[in-house]
Amino acid sequence: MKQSEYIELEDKFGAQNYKPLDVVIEKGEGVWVWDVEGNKYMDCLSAYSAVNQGHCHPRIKKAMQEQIEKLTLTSRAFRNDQLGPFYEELCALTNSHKVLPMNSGAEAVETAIKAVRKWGYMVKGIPEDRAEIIVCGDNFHGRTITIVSFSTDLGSRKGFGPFTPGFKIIPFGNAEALEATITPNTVAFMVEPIQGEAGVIIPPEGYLKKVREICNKHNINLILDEIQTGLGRTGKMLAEEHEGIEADITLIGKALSGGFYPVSAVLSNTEVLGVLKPGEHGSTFGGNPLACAVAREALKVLKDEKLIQNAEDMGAKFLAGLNSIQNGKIKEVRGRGLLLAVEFKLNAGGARQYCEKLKENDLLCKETHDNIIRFAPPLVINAKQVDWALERIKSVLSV
Ligand code: IF1
Repeated sequence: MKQSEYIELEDKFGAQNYKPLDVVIEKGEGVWVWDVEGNKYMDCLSAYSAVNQGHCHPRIKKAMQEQIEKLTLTSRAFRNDQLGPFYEELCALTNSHKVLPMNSGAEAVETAIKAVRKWGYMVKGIPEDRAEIIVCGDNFHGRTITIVSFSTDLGSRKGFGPFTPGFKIIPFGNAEALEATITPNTVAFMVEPIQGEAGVIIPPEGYLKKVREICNKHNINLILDEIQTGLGRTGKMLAEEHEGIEADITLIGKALSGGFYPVSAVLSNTEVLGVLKPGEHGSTFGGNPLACAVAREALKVLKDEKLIQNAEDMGAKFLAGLNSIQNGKIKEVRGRGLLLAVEFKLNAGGARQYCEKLKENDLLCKETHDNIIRFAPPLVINAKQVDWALERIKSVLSV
């Protein structure tokens, strides 16, 4: 079948809730993907940071194949032999005490919301149904009704009400606003260490440290959504390490499986997850043996292949390259590790045109918020490949 025929089929039978670049991918390996006509591209999106370990990593593939031969799903009605070791290894790598496994990122966010609300009633003594959670403007935490209830993005929420109450929104990067918004009923502050969807927005230095102190002072949970920033993407295992802090609750997903399978987790450093008792929360697939086996290997790959250090090194090189581009239409270049962005001025005519041109030059990336391009290649990228990418980006963006 031709590429255009695949596109026709998608458009005819599929809901149109996406506007993808018209490239139909059939194969991937490391930083490279191939379309159905045999064209090869460098993937500079990594499925929104889910394939940090590179496409179809052979070790994760093998772990998945081996587990499929044995056992895929038991449900949590029974125990399985992958779950305990997965918990132990994940806790060691992320310096956590407890894990609650789920599938998608949004489910991890929902789980954290349930846990901190319950904690508020059971431990903090907040009157029933009065718990408040503070979040930031321009956040992205997923797409369920509750999560879009506290989105400030019109496209994410318009038409989906009525919404879930109990959330207050403050500007990102402003610790004073956090302190001013806390009430006796506040149970948590949830924030992305770097706002991904908003366009790779890096908060002022010291922000997370201040936020940590404020949360301690007022006895509220700090929830860091590291679903996009975690697992090496920013040059640290968790982005919180850039400021030497620890969240009470950390949410991870995406790269936890290296892109093979939806696996997410809620990690906690305190006893907050202890408020969830049998029957109060769960998921058919959460913590299944296949997910655990895949995630265990995906974590080992990050460590064994020193991908986190590589993200820092290659990220610095990538950022320097982007910074050297001469184009009056560029407003700002920013990045941490291999989570990078180029923001264009509002009169530049949008970022999509550049993504289309980069695609013609064999590099895949995606615009966010009309005028920003995010670059987030797999963390297995090497120096030669960064040069390859920069050459194309420079030639396309220098006009
Ligand atoms: C889509 C964005 C990225 C996330 C953070 C939770 C979730 C996400 C920080 C939910 C998901 C997605 C979902 C994807 C696009 C992608 C995205 F552009 F929309 F914002 F990565 F930047 N917290 N991010 O980034 O995780 O339930 O999807 O597993 O198309 O919606 P999920």
